Amino acid sequence: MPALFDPIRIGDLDLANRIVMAPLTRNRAGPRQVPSDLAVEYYRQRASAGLIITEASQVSPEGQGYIDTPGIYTAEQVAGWRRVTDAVHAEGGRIAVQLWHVGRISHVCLQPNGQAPVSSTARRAETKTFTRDGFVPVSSPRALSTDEIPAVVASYRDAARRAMDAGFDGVEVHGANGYLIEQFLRDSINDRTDEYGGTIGNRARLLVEVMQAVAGAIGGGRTGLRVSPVTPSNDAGQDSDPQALFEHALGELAPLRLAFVEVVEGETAGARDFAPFDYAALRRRFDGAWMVNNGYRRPMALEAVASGAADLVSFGRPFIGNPDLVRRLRENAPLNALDTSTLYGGGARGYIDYPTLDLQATA
Ligand code: 8OZ
Repeated sequence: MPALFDPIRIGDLDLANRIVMAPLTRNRAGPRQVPSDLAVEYYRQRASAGLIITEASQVSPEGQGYIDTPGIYTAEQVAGWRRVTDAVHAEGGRIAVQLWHVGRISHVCLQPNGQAPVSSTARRAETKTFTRDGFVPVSSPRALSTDEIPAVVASYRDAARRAMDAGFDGVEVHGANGYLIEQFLRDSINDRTDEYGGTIGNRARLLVEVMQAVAGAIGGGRTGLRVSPVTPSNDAGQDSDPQALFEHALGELAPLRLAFVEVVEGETAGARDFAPFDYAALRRRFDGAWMVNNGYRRPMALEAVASGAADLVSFGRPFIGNPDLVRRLRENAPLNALDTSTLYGGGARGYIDYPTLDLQATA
């Protein structure tokens, strides 16, 4: 059977191992949402991952919902990301950018011209976001009209093209955690009466159109998708039939021959058994590489790949505190403790100063 440390080809990408750095929001982008010099070093340090998936990066100004998250919609942002991808490639690593639109999880102070955030619905989410003024309730959204949706789809396609200009090996569409795509998918949020609301087929339409546009622009073999079928994140509630919804959605995507699906099992960054869901049944709807996430530690990750339950495992928080996580997993070395006070925002501290085993040996 394959091992966690074995190489794997997923779509068009050859990866050195099956350990993936999961997307992690760090809120350290510079002016005009350009990745900073610190980001170049942060990702370079973690290049031994089989694949890095970057922090969520908004595909348009409207797609931003938190302070200082990077974008991938201007030439200046592309130039910033190019420095990141060059650094990772110089270390022999592979890196994909996560394409993000927050939908209603935003605040007017983060939106162009102070306008209302857009969503499938005009109903406000009962949650907070982080702005210059600290944590504030998210703003009331405006429901997108049917004829506005093609431009949203096009913003993902354009971002995918820019990702190739920036030197990324691929992209992952953020279809998880209660953001725009899930605001369409789940009937706990979507209250539309047009062809993007109501039936499962209608609610999955935005996701399918986005994936068609992205894969059409850069190739399915460089395209992945993150889903989180039952997470309650960002006031997403629970769909009335998540199993049917997500099985339908992945079935619709089959012709695109996507490189991978990353599935967050349970509550994102929380309980793995949060709500019942048959992930093995979902996997049967997908032919590409299956990446699992959420609270995996060494024994579970080894077992998931050795048993064939997954092709790859993505690690979030362990990669923040351990730039050399791959080596530590291989050698069964202890992991550094995570400083949760420096997760979001700030500078170098808690970002590029976690020691490797080599540094610790000489300290
Ligand atoms: C933590 C803080 C802000 C955003 C997600 C992009 O949950 C995020 C996120 C996580 O997917």
